[in-house]
Amino acid sequence: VPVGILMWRPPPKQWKGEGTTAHLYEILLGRCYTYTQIVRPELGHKDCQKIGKAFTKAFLMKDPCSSTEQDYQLLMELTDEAVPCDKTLFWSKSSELAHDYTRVRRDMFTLEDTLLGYMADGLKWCGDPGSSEMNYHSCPDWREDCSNNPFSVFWNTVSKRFAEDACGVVHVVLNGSISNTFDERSTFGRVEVFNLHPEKVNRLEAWVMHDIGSVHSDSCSSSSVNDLKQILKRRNITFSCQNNYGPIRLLQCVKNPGDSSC
Ligand code: N1C
Repeated sequence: VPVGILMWRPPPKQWKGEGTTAHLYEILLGRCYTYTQIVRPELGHKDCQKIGKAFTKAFLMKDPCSSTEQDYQLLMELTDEAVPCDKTLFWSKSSELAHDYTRVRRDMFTLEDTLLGYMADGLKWCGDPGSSEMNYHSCPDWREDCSNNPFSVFWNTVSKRFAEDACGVVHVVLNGSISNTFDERSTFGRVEVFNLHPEKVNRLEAWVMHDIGSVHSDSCSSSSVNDLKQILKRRNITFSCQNNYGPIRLLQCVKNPGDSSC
């Protein structure tokens, strides 16, 4: 038997984006155990082996430009987790600030403070239909290759669930130092806002934060924030807004102690 021919595989496709994070599986497993054993021991019953396998099964042996929500269904079921009412924190173009804040306010949750967001944060992954291996060389770029790639579909799917599960008063940190403070094309603007349930979300409060030392500034009265207000009004959700919410401003000042505004 010509073993060499049987073992031949076409080389993995060359995509424009960076490839799967090295040691992805081990990182996912390690983060799963850290989260369920140490960060939130009340989730100690979760089966990290099963979760790790469901994660990789969602994209291995599949075309990385035809990812679907369905691919992640089992993973979603295995990682369900309740966030208490009034404790959900969304963010858009303000990742660092929002996470700095929840690191101190341990009772509040961004998506990355829940199990699945914690596991996947900052990682890349994709497979190939002709191989059972991950593609460590390249993965589709959202712009240049395709939008239905494994990690974009993942973030859309988990962001949707995170918003559907939210209740009470919810918050969002927005970046007032860019022109589209509320961006209808962002995950927050496209997915989360439209998946809040008006029966259980009483109000969304936006915190529009300005970078210390930046000249450009958008505020609660800017037109993009007004677009958000109108969308929520149509959806029967009350909107409120604060510029430079004090407690987060203090965190910015910790990093810029010499600034006159501090
Ligand atoms: O598109 P964005 O912001 O508005 O997405 C942020 C919004 C948050 O409220 C989260 O709940 O959507 C959720 N979310 C993540 O938690 C997340 N972690 C990492 C969305 N995207 C997330 N990522 C990656 O950052 C992902 O690759 C996505 O494309 C970016 C979005 O960041 P953004 O534009 O600042």
